[in-house]
Amino acid sequence: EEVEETYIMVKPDGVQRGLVGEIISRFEKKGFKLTGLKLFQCPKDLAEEHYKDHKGKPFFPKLIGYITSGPVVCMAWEGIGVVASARKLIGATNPLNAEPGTLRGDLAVQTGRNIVHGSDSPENGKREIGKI
Ligand code: YYY
Ligand code: MG
Repeated sequence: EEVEETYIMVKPDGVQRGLVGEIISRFEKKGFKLTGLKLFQCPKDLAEEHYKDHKGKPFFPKLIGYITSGPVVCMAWEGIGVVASARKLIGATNPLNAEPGTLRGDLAVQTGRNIVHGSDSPENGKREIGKI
């Protein structure tokens, strides 16, 4: 088990619905360390870079429209195994498939409004934090 960093982003719907505190609280209570925090209006080019692995997929234009639709809260979290653990705390991409007890399982319904992002690997964590 290694100390890692992951990029967690509360998406515009999470900010608008007032879920920032609850999302931060989940990671704090688990025992991870908040090492960076910023309220940010993501420009289109950065949103496209962030989601570059999904470029060309049918949902890509809507995804970019969604992420740039309002302010997001960008965070860096540090801890042992934080990348995979954060993905578990967040839950499945489609909130209807996300287990109760996860953020998406408890707080969201639609894939296109799934409230929070978490890096899928330590490399992508570094890459995504580095852009902000
Ligand atoms: O990492 P995660 O957010 O759980 O899912 P990804 O497969 O990386 O997709 C990124 C993002 O794209 C997802 O959170 C919502 C959106 N999306 C979508 O709108 N429709 C899909 N069929 C798949 C993903
Ligand atoms: Mg992903």
